[in-house]
Amino acid sequence: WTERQNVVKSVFNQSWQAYKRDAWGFDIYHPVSHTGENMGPEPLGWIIVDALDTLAVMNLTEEVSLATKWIEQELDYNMDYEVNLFETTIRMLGGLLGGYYLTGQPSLLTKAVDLADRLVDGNVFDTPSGLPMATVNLRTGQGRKSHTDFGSSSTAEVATLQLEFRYLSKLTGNDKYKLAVDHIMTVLESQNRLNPEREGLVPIFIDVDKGQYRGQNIRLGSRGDSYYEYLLKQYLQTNCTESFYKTMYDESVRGIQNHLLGHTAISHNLYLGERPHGIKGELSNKMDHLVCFMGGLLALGATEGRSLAEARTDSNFWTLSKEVEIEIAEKLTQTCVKMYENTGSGLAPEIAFFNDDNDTGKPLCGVSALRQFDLQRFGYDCLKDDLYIKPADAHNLQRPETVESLFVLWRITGKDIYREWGWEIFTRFREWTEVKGDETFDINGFTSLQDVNSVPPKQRDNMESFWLAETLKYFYLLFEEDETAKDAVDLKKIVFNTEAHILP
Ligand code: DMJ
Repeated sequence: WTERQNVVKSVFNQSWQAYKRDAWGFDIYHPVSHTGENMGPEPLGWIIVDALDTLAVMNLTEEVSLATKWIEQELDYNMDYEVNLFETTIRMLGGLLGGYYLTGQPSLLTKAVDLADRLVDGNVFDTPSGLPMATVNLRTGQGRKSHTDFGSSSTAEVATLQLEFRYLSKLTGNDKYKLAVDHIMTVLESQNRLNPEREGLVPIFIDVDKGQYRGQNIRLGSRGDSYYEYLLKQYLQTNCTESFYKTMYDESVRGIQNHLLGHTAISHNLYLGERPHGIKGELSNKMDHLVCFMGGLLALGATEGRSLAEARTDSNFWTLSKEVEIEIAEKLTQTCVKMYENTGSGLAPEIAFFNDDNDTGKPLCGVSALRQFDLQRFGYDCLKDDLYIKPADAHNLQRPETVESLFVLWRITGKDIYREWGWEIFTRFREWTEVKGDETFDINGFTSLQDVNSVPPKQRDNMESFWLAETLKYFYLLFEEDETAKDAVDLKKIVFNTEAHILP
């Protein structure tokens, strides 16, 4: 495992060195064309800040110094530019705080405070409900509601600021950050009480004027995902003392069990679908790769970061429902691994659709009595597989969610299979996402893919910052053997924010 971990480190280092050579300081990196761009008039640190605590975890000390120096000398958030409050919080504020937590470098905290003040001191929270608008101008503090979605904010976006702002209040002694985000949770909790039939599941949009959910669409993929994640993690962050959040989390787990799970037709794999028309509407068989964080979260929620063996022996703590949560966590993660195994490249698509054993009405290929001719005549095709991928969803953005769950499940269950699966997936990333072929460059970057089913998959020209912040960090931690290093990221002592930044 140590050898494998070294390979992960070398892939990280390669990605980082290629970025340094081609696009140092830029927010967006195009590894195929060897260019960079900024999102606004000046750099936001999108890649450097997001990568900082991974550099620290991998003990790349010279690179940590270089990145920190860039943050101190080049990064100036005083710019007339509107940023997304959620993305800036999870990636930039989270990155600075994770970097500060691991290195103790005071300038990172100073920069975090400067950024957070720009986010909260203006009027982004000045809505009738106190729920924040979607974007904020870094110089003027002017907030703005989303120009789409009828001005609503995404549920995940308003409910995924809390770990970062609460930690900052703890560090600075200034309550203003915590108060702003705690208020959001109070509003959301009262919405749950008004709608008990949803059992803790929530629509993906919220009207920031009324403080009420908008529409009926319920999903744990985009716009919904980290709402559920931060319910549990806020509870873990303060050493399991605030039951308010755990109660909300537990209710949502019941909702997931009762309303969102399905089984596939052939292998009876468990998948987690969507309710686009509300809790009483039909279960859709769509599952975003983003949902794959859920296996890890359920396991973390069941043991609260302890190993399964330890948690099970605590009779005051362990219950049958926790056992069920572990079972669901393991099965969902296996389904996510299948999303990789079922493609030509061995890498998962952005979205998969699962053939549910209840609703396909189609015969299985090869076992059907109907001949191919009849199948076509009756508008049937037969079921070859448990999942299918629509062409528009076949890309791969180097996302972390499955490896995140593999890491958490490895830590909690101690089963080697999670590391084996992780190694297989990592090998595929290495094989297909490295930018090869131009002899002028001695170091190749890594990039996103257009279609995971074509072999070799066509490459896109973009490296997502979470490749460095999350995906490679979780691979690296999955293969960790050294006990002291493991202890530094003990799930009983730290929480990963939703961008994998490490906070106590
Ligand atoms: C990351 O920015 C975060 O994990 C976020 O919560 C969801 N999506 C991406 C990675 O896929």
